Amino acid sequence: MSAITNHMPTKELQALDAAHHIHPFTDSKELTAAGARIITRAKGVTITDSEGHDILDAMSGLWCVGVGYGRQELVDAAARQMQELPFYNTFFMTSHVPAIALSAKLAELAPDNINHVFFTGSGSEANDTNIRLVRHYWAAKGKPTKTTLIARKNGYHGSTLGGGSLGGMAPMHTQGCPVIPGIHHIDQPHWWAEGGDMTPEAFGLERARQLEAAILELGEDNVAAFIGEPVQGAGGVIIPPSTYWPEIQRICDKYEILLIADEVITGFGRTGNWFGSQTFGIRPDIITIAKTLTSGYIPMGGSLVSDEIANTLAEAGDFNHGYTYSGHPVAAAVALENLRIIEEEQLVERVREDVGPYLAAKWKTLLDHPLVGEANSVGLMATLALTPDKASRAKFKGPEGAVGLRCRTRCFANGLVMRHVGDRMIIAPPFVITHAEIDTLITRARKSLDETYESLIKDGLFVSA
Ligand code: PXG
Repeated sequence: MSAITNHMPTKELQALDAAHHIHPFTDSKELTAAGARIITRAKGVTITDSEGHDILDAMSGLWCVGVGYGRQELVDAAARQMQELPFYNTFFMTSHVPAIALSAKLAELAPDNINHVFFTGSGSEANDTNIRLVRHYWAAKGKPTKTTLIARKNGYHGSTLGGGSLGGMAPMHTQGCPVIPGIHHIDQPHWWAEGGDMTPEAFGLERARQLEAAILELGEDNVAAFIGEPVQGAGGVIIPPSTYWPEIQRICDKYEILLIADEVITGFGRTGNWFGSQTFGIRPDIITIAKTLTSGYIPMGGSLVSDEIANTLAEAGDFNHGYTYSGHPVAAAVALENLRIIEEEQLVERVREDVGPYLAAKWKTLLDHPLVGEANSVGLMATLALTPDKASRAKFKGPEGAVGLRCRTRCFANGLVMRHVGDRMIIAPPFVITHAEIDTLITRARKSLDETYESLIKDGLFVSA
């Protein structure tokens, strides 16, 4: 079998791509001018482009390829399921074996109070589901006014109208996604950027208490839920101060507000536990899942739901909600096989006890670099804050993100996928990454930081705003 992507020279592929393919979160003019980098195959933690360059993928695709590329077991699971039953739905009193087996498996892996799942095709869909689910739940409990969801600025919950509204990304809200009614945003626990002179601990408490203030302002009887990522991913791997989540939990408990942990990135081992909620000591009522659920080999998402919510919904009759691909048999079969691999190869323990601590130690060595003001990680999620002045945590003069983009470009040239969010650099490598590959990652990251620094000095841009 030949690979479909290898039929044409790169330039022709790039021209066709720019002519016909509208890319997510991409400037089309830039794409037309520069041409996309076309990835043709991958193995382990390494992707290969159409020019034959090997690149260490420290982003696991898009935070999802936990078990690494090229896992034949997942291919076989999909093929077997396609032969046996490629599709059937889970609506109107029908079910099938893969969805049943995966539901039971997820109930086993999830925290004790969570034993139910509603399947979707993606994380965005799952968060849309959550909005309807929590409102339906409170109505069923006889509290129909509890409809508002509280979320955070610079949170990311997807790109649908619901997910984009829950997210706190202003550049999304201004493009056809005005925040839908019944969603309220509070500030994020981003100490490096917004903590001023406060200690991280005091700042974490202050930001958590914005939730209490918002509940009091909106009225406890009007608030359905709070949603947050245990660690903000797309927002720049923002690891909250230790005081933050316990205080959020206390406030949710006190005012009877459902807690939704959006674990699309942090779920299934990324932080060194099955769920980021466990790493941060949170007891959510709902957990959003996607990405590493299938290691990205096939799309699937879902909402894990507490017994209390599921039992209440069960009393209320039909939930008039669902997607054609809810519980898709092929996706469910791949998810089951992926979870089997994570368990059998003890990848969660590997992240917690082996490669996570190894990465953390190596990552911290980058702090001596003149560009790096913060080097932080949890499990296999890590972030660097680039700054012209470490002591004052200053921003660069000029447009935010320009330095991060320079660094990202150098990383790509040096054979490393490291993403930038503004002027933060972030990674989230596959769980199967080895110590030797982490060493390579760090060497390439340092070389890219050096080249970025030299270019800033040369252009007179190593200057505070
Ligand atoms: N919640 C969280 C926490 C996410 O990270 C979604 C929901 C939406 O999932 P879907 O499957 O609908 O994409 C996400 C997705 C980035 C980036 O640039 C992050 C995501 C998606 C695309 C890009 O970091 N996260």
